[in-house]
Amino acid sequence: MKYNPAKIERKWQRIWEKVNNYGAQDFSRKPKLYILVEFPYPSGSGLHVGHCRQYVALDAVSRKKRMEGFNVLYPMGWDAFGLPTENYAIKTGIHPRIATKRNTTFFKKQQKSLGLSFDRNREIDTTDPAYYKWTQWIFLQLFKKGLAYKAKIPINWCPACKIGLANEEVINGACERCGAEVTKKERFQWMLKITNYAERLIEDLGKVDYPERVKILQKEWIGRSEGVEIKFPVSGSQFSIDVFTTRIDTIFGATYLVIAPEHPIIEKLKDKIKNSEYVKEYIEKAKAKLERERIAKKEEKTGVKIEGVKVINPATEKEIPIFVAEYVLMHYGTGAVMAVPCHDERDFSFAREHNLPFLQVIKPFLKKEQTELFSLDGMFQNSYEGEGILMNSEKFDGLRSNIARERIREYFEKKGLAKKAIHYKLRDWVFSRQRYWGEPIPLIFCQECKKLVESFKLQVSSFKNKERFNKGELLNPGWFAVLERDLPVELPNVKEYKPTEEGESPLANVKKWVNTRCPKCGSPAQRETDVMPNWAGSNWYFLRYCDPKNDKKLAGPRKLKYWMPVDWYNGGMEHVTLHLLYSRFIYKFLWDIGAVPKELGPEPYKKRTSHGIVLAGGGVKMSKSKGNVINPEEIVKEFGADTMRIYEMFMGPFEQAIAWDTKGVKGVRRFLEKAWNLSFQFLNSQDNKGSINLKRLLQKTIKKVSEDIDNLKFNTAVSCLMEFCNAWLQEKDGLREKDFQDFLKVLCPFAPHLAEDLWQSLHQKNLKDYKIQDSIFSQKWPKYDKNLIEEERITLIIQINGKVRDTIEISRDVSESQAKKFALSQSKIKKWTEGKKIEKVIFVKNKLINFVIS
Ligand code: ANZ
Ligand code: ZN
Repeated sequence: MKYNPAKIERKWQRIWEKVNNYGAQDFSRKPKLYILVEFPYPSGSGLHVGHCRQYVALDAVSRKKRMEGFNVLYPMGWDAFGLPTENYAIKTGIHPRIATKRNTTFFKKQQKSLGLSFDRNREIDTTDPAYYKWTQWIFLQLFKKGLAYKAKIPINWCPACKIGLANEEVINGACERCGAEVTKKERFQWMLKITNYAERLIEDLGKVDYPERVKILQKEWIGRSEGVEIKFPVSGSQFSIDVFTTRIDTIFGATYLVIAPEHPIIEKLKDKIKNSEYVKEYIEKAKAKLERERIAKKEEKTGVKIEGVKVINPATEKEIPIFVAEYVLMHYGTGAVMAVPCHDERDFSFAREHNLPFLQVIKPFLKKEQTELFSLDGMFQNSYEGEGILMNSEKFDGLRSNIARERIREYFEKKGLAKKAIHYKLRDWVFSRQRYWGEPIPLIFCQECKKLVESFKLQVSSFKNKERFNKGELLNPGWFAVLERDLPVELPNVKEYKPTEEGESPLANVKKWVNTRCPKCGSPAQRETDVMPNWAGSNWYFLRYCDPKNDKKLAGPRKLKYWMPVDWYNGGMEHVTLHLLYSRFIYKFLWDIGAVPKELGPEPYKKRTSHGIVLAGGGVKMSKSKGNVINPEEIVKEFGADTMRIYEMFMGPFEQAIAWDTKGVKGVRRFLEKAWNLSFQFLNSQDNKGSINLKRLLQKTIKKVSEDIDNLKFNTAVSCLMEFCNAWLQEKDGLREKDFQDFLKVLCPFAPHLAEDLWQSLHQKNLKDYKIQDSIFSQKWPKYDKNLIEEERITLIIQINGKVRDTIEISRDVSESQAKKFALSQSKIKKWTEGKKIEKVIFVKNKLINFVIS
């Protein structure tokens, strides 16, 4: 029998599907294990070998865990709303729904060809109204709790295409599709208050098992910063400017102030500003720039001085100048910075550029650093950002900088000028897109009720209508939640997928859909036409897998309690700051409002891992334009799914990026042929005596594969299986049946088709009445025999009359007579025993031998 994967693989895929081999059982008595891989966006180009790497790896884990007795949930679905499909629709006129259907069918076929053990009964699709009903429901809850608000914010705008662009569509400042320079445009957008959860999102990282680098990335993204807000009074006015600083200890060295171009004080002071034309010009230019450009690390820092107005440094009580500079961002801290050129690198280069005074206020602890700060002629060469002893700071001189931070803060707190403050880099989440292929935002605008809300806000007590408004309605006068019984708000069909001339969603043209009735008063009202971003559906999909067909709730509490939290979540490193953070936020919110049972705790994922990306040969990125994309289907066709699977596991450490190598694929195929041929030799021969050495090696293999799968070390597990087959080839006596079975069991997570086929050949079951119990995957995961793997060689202690005289290396389990002969032949021992009579021998197997001599 020749190894023919094409024949056996399709056969088994069909049989497994028929008997539903991988359906997870709700409420089974077995311990549950929820294993999750990020569900894909079904793009037109099909599955990527990079997708396969993680699917296969976690598939091997799932298969092994089922054999260990776990009730494993390993689901799959489609994150199908998104831009490429919409752009494809703009180009071709083909409805995104049709393109999506086609793409998911294609993806599924490709996944199935790999023999993945997904539970297909739980498949979800984010574009299915039965699914996005709940995505909309979650949005409504956020709105009702006051966590969604509409605000005017600048978005990326392509003046040529006349559409708003997502950040990922802006390539080096240009529009991805047409190449025109992208500008900023202010628009009203729905925002989600993720910043309310900033603290908990950091705090609860202590409760989960994520790689350290993932935790660090999330913390940096949230960017918690503790410091002080302090007032700098504007000379000769009643105004003052608040600055946020993490280094209040350096305040005596603050020789000027810098404010963001958007800072509101500029408008308030406009009558006093002498060079307002010039300042205005600078501000307009800065505002048009992308934030990335504004904060780019460049030597030269642009900015202009505001003439005619000064502020007073509250520490020195001296007047200092004010600058406007683009590198200061309005949305961080207070949008104003006290600049300390000696102790902050950015302030240092800015002060150089604009000839501003330097005053050192921190003396470094080390001489070396002190000398680096100054040149011989007293000019400052560098800034010093570290800790040290205060100087030039009046009564605070001589204090250590960390203590000075407390003292100076307290001093200004007493004067009512300062307070502790915590700021986050994290910003509220822009949650609307002026697009078509997304979940409609389920809100309605009513002009009539807007007036009511406004008067209600003014005179709560005298309001006649006792009906209360929720927080969202008070926060966003005129906007009302669609009634929950009217969900889902289905996406209507349109003729034109392009946004309108004014950059509104294409939905704005569907007047019949837009015009509706107010859910409060019934008068004519309009629907929101923005849709949600593509993150919306993936925020909570892991909950839906627990109960995918529920039409009363996003998922029922009993099933959530049984399956959640996700025990192991694998996904790309590129998703750890966006998707991973967003979904943790939404989960926490759902937990807070009780949509997720309280017993479950505040974190959705117990453990997170990431796979390295798969590169093309030569270590470059795979891309269509370079023509170096490896198509998984072709590999499966040419070499077989099991080869493809094992190659992806064997190519390198799972967490590292690795280049595709077709030679390696061929090597894996040869390994499987070897395993197949050895197995048939076994099946065809009548008496398999079984070699003890091979049996020992098998025990080691079982141990190694078991541990490696749990620790994501798939490559070394595979190489161990390869070594085993090489040894098997050399051993005439081969394996006993039980050991052959164990071999197939440790191979089957990686090569499921081959192993199942051999298993059936061994048991000669009729395929017609194949049942789940007949499958190798219903067998128990093998246990290794510990006694057989302990080291083959041991150290034997030799004693003469109870005193240690020597030690020797011998094989394990040698008999007393052998040990005696060997020990007595050692020269060190001969010295003691020659010519003496041995009266007694005490032998402790594998430990010691003691000769009693007279
Ligand atoms: C004075 C000072 C002296 C500062 C010194 C640093 C060192 P992190 O840690 O990242 O939060 N800053 C405050 N608001 C800013 C804004 N909107 N745009 C740009 N920079 C801003 O950084 C906090 C520090 O960044 C603050 O502390 C402030 O500069 C600056 F020797 O104040 B510091
Ligand atoms: Zn109304």
